[in-house]
Amino acid sequence: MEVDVLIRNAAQLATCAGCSKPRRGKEMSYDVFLEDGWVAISGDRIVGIGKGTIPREIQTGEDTVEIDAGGKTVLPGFVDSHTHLVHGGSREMELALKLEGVSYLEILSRGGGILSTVRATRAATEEQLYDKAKKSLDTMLLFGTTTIEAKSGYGLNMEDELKCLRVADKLNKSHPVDIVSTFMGAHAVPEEYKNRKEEYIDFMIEEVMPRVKRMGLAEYCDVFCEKGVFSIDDSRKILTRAKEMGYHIKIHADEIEPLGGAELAGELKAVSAEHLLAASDSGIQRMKEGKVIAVLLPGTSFNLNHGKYARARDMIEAGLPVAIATDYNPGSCPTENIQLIMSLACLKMRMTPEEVVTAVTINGAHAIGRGKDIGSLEVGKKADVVILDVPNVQYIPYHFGINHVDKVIKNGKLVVDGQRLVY
Ligand code: IZC
Ligand code: ZN
Repeated sequence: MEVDVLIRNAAQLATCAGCSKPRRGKEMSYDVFLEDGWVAISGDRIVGIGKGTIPREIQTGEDTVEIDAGGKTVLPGFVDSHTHLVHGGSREMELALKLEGVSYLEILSRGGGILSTVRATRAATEEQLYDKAKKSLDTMLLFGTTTIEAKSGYGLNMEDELKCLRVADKLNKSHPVDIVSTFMGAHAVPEEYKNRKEEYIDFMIEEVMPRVKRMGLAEYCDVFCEKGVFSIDDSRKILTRAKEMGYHIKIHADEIEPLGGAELAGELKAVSAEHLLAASDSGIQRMKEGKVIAVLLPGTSFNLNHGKYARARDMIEAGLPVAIATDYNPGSCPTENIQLIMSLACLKMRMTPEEVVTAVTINGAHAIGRGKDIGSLEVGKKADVVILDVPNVQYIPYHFGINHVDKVIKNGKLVVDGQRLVY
């Protein structure tokens, strides 16, 4: 068979293969590292993978793109399973407040934080939001991310939530990076509903969520379950109704205060619970029983600067599957750089480089319902591949803060070459 792309000679090839479910506990550090690895691609699919001599049936022709990955490491494209991609404006003015000791929730309660991004997002046109989000997606792709989840939640009314979801939908169709959309109308109570939270929740449940679902604009529904934002009971109500409407569910759980969001995720059998800095032992246990994936976001801890990180080791030792993601957003984590997050996961949460690779590939894919199609290098899976200019997997988090990507192949096409976009 004449293939379209042949990558050969990889110093190390991390397949992350061999597990149809999210990897949990010890399975997270199990990985298949092939030396002298090769990957063959036809169309948008992987058609062969191995080490050493390439079998005769894999043939190259004039049109085959041949890539010598000598001295480099080849991995599945990174899956960033938690982002707030589409938003207007930025919040650099909050940095000074933070340095003065004003907390994230205090800034929000003063009408800043998420609410300031809501004002900027409402004021932006669809085209402006598209251009800004596209720029971020390009950055993500340059850092090796080939699929992301993107949450709405800066419109907080019918018109502006739909506007943001349409931007994500258009980008999913026009940009190489694939986007899985999450509806997050319960991100904050907007100013016009101040002191009328129940009415806002009912409006979301009765009008916005059914319409978004009918329009096919989101697969998941998420809630910011946090002190002063949405309570456990609010979250249970919204997510229960979301499930009835056919959404898969996620929850921002125990990010700042230990409210019991992890326990709720277990009770509702959410696909994932995210953040979990303040998750309790019983929450971890309930998540395990409910087969919930822990999506941890160490960049947010780093940027909130309070020194608290999720207990990744306890979660892995308890047998939970862990994914890690950027949480890219304009407030608590303004970075698209998944490789920096990998370093923070190692250094601050004591995850091993092997666990971290699992967390940004196959477990990230499962956290957004794409585990069968992406997240590992296996025959039949989508040809989303990154080639990093590093000698082995351990080197990625070790040499931190820079971009190790040399090439990215997305849907079988070379889209980043020599750290430049070529799509
Ligand atoms: O804009 O602050 N935590 N939502 C929940 C965020 C952080 C994003 C933001
Ligand atoms: Zn978030």
